[in-house]
Amino acid sequence: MIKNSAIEIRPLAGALGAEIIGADLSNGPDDATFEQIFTALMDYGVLMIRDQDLTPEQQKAFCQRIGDPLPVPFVKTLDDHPEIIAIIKEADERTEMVFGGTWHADFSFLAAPPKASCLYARELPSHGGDTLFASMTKAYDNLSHGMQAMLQDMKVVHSGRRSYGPVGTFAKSQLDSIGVTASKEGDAEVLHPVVAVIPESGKRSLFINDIYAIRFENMTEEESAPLLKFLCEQARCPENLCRLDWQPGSLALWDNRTTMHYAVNDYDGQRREMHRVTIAGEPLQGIQ
Ligand SMILES: O=C(O)CCC(=O)C(=O)O
Ligand SMILES: [Fe+2]
Repeated sequence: MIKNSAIEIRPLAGALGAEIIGADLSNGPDDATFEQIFTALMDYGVLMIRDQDLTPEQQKAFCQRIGDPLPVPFVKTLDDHPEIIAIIKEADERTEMVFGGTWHADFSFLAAPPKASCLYARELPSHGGDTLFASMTKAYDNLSHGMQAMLQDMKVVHSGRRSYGPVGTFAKSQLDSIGVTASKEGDAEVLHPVVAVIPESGKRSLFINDIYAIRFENMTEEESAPLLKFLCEQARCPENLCRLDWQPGSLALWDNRTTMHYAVNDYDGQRREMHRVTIAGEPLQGIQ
């Protein structure tokens, strides 16, 4: 029998990521176990919790311990569960892109970006279909003091328009098995601090990503592009990454404010289905 009182935390890489062994989330972990998991989430940025057997209700109940599940915009949800999206690639789909196949933090274009996301494996290819993560706190720490000082008062515009706007990727090529509706609401813009301070840990995180961070405040896209590119590229250097390999029963939980991630599209011919619960967050604060 799986005991919650003795979970094991195994770091996965130098920059971020840990595996959690021996947790049973099906009845809701006890408070001490939940505290251990939440502390590990803040410390490691992303957790791969192994060997779970969860209904959608149980996945949501676990997520509710962290925060309210968010009914996400643009993406179709499960009929009975408006807080769960099914991320599916069918065996006969040959798409150039998959959902999540560009470096991003989930829905970072919302005024209150999600605090965390929880992705549960329902059906997996025999191999491939891993998910990559980058640490945005380490990405900030690795910058020079001069660059950190320059960024600390800057703000960045995030928008879903390259994906969900009327001329975004999803307007041009639907991922049929997921159900994404692009619309003019996708063009909305919000401002976030470039360097966010995480309330639970005090850590500083570079809050940009390749797809939703569009430009710096009071600057054009053209002016912003070289610096955004530099920052994103250095954030996803190999030393700053971890790679999650999925096994039956695996459930990933990530801090969406301190990481970005990328779904690897290398399993054509095999079906993959994941269930995601997105956990609501607060507007981000910068360095005061
Ligand atoms: O399918 C994956 O591995 C990740 C997809 C994604 O970006 C997400 O679930 O937020
Ligand atoms: Fe994602």
